[in-house]
Amino acid sequence: MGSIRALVLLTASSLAASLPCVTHAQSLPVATPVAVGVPGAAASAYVVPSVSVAPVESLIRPAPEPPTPKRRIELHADLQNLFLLRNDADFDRSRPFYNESGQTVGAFATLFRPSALLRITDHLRIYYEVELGLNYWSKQDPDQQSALAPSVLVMKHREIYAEGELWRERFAFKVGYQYFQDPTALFLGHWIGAAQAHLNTGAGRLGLFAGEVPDDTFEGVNVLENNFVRDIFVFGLTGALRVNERLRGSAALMALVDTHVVGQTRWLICPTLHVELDRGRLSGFLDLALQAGQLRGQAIDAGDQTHVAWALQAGARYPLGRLALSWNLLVLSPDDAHAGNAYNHAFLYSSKTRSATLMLTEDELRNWYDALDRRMGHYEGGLYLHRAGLMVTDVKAAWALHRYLEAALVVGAAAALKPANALDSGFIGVETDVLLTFPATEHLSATVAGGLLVPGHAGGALINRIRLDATDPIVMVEAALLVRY
Ligand SMILES: [Ca+2]
Ligand SMILES: [Ca+2]
Ligand SMILES: [Ca+2]
Repeated sequence: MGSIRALVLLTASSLAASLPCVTHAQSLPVATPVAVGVPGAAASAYVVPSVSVAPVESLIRPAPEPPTPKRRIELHADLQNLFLLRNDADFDRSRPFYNESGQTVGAFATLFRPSALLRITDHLRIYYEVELGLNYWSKQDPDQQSALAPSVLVMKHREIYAEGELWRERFAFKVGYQYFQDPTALFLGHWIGAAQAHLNTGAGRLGLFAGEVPDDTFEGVNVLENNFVRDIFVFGLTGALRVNERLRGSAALMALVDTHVVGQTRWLICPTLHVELDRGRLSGFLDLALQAGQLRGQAIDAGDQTHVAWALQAGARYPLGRLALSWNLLVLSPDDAHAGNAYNHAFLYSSKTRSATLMLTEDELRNWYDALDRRMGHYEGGLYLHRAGLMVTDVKAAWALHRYLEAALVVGAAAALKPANALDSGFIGVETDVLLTFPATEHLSATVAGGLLVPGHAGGALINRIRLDATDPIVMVEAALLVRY
């Protein structure tokens, strides 16, 4: 019996000694040091899962290496199951001639988003995040064998980057596929390949970045068939400053050079500014972005358009005991009344806004890629352009009613700022949402939401597919079950 115990102990300790770098992994089935006996005492044994080893003082057991905090793996994952049902995709109940699927929109979907942070040293890390989803239960087939079938599960490798600090953390870098946004996120809020470098000073930091926005006119699969002629480049300078405890801000001077459409090169520079201010309980922010450049070959005579546009976003938060109040405003500049003249004044927009609305802007429970602030615009090369302009404002009141129940009410309204570009109407619609969240633990929560979007004539003109003057409301119910590791 004693020899079997010694053999198990030897196998376990040698396995543990060969894998010192993963002793902090939370979910890998490898040896984990377990303190035994008096807390803080030196007595400890390595335990291999499914093999229990008695704590025996033995000469054959080498002293375990102390875990090194410099080498560890952090694993996280979100698993979200979703349900969505809307009575229509637009504000018009007109039946098309070929009405094979009816008007409703709905899905059961599963989303799995694991991520791994590999801490190689205190100042060097690798990050990887993958998203399996949105996978629709009615479409994606986990038993599909053909890799090219339309029913294979959707997988997005969201982020793959290396980052680190050098020279006593004065210099920092981040290179690879990453979620990259400008200080306001109104112009750039994209998953792209990019390289960033920063110099950290006492009160803030100063940086450079360059990246490429992928487009669907890539040249080929082989590097011999790839070059920079039809690419979308973004690059610029960034800076962040913390004035004091209450006031901080960040700014950037960004440039876009987009040659992905032959004969329609577009370039612009975009200075952006983000300011945050705290005053007691009240906190607020202000975002400003300007764009100036040229859209070549886009005028009606194939001439060039001068692009001058702006965007503004502002918001405030006010917590009041169990109640949290917030307000947001988004404004995107409209074009003039002439689509093909020498000027374009419509802002090139990322579709990433802080508005709490679920249908007018991106759904906070899950991006379904169909928010009205995308579908009302014209999409080109990763950015949305609203010739009618866009103003969205919303208020949200969230109550923590109980340890296991939070309720929230969102009311938002949207308008077109240039009615001439929305069939002479300015009112897009009013959205009202009620959300109930049941946070069972920090790892498990369920949310149900109901929403009503009552449109105006501008909403019908910009969204409808058959009768542009129809203004039938959209009703929505949605549910999400989130398990977080
Ligand atoms: Ca319809
Ligand atoms: Ca124009
Ligand atoms: Ca939203």
